[in-house]
Amino acid sequence: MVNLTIDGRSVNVPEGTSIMDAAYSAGVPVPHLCFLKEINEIAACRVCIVEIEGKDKFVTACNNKVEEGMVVYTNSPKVRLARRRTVQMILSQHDCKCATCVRSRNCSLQTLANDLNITDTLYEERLEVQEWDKTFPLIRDSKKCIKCMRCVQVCDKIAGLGVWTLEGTGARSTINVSGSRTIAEADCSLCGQCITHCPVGALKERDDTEEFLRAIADPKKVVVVQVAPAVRAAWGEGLGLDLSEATVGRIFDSLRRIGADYVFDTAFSADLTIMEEASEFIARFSNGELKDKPMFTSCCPGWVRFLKSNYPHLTGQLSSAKSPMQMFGSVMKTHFAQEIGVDPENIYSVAIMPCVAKKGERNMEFFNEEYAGHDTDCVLTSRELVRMIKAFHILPETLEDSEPDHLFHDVTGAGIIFGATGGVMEAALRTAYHSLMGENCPPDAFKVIRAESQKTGLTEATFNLKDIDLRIAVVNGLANTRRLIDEIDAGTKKYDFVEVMACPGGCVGGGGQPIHDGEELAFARGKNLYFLDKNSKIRYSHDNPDIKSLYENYFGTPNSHKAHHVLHTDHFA
Ligand code: HC1
Ligand code: SF4
Repeated sequence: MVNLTIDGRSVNVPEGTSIMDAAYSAGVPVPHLCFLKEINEIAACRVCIVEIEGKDKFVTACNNKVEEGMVVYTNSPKVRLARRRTVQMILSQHDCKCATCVRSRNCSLQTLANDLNITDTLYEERLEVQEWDKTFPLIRDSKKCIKCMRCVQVCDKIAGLGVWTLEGTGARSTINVSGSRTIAEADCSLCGQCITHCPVGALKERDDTEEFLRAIADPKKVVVVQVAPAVRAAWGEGLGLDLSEATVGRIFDSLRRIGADYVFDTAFSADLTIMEEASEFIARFSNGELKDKPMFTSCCPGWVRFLKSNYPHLTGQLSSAKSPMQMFGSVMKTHFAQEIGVDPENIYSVAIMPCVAKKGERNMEFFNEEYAGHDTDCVLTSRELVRMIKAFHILPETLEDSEPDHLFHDVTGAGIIFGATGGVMEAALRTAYHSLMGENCPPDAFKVIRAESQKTGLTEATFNLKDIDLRIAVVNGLANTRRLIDEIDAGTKKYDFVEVMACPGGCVGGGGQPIHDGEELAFARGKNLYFLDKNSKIRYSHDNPDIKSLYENYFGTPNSHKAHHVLHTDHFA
């Protein structure tokens, strides 16, 4: 152990501890901008400088270790002056139009400048202007970039992709898409992790709220909105609601007040996905198709984009089931349109998602005899939902619990846990068990695959069902996924069924969720979904009464000709 003094407090920490962590353990947070634990510890911003007694130069707290007897000052007059100069220098290269910035009031640079009482800029402004394709779902504003390197490191270490790179040197250094490509040419999975880890407003999703509001204002359009499982676990963070207040029922109320004609829960179509995917899995497993390579889940478009660009030869291993979002859209434009007597052309299908990649998935076009075009017309992130609620001056405390509409009212706990890593697999296994054994398993029979923390991001298990050993794996985070797929591809790991989610912790940690300066909240949000599952009246997708009626009245059986036509894709489009 090492003994030292930080701002007059005695501290005792293990050898090798950083000054930043030692200070934190003593209740002394050191201001910082670029630091992200175990991801970006390179002191690029130099905001975390501290003074050490007996040394002439400041040291950065994030990447320097404690030493025995050290006397550290994190906020001495000299430190404060130097830190102010550093931040003023950063501000001189940053577009400080906070009033028009999407991250205003949730920006680490703004908070820091306010805390340091910076009311003017000392240096001449020098903003970098870089062209950007504003139609792409991920938007970069070079004028706001502070070169902290977080996006570069997050894309490399969490997403395993390396879309971003540092170019140039000294004052001319800049972040750009790597390999002199445009963002559309790069293999961006659209997981959005660079957005949720950006400390300022340099990265954001394309805002589609105006498009949605135009449809609301159009009297011809019937606007149907679905809300993804993971949104309920995080939207309240953006409005100051606690978990008991931030119910999905209150999201439905807010959407109705904004003008939606019908509101639904994507957990319903998650149950529908399970019906299709579990029966597809049993069929592919039984006919020997999965002897060498597993079937992969296909509901995460970040993962699907990653697989298609990095391992195109494995595309055929994906489940052919569309994602719950797309299934809901296609059911809206077929069965639902017929039932309410509206031309599918006039159904405007909207999805509130925790995800940026869903904005890309929405572009998939389908040409059926029933309708042509998109299953989903507009995707809004949890953050866009929160912004709309604020824009409509809805007081969060006045929201009331409200039920989803019929015909797709009922949901199950199995559908709700889709939003957490392992949830799709667990829901599928509950239904596969029922198909193979003819009875329900205990609802928590497969809970060993739930993840409590990031650790390796991989969970493996073998379950014996009717004398068959089912080898499954669940992975989250694309860098972890790359390691796993390399092994599957090389034949050194064998599974029958693999769930992949691009974002750490699954959709609850999605790139469209409220931002907390890189703080990892995905696993706490996931626990909330498991709590909702435990307290659900129905916990098996195949027991959902509205799912049963949908098959009785429209699709017949899972994987029927009609179901295939409306609910599946070959992923090669
Ligand atoms: Fe997800 Fe899914 S779980 S992909 O993360 O399968 O976005 O929440 O809606 O489609 O259900 C996202 C979440 C979501 C789909 C479902
Ligand atoms: Fe989107 Fe969920 Fe996939 Fe993340 S894990 S890219 S939020 S679907």
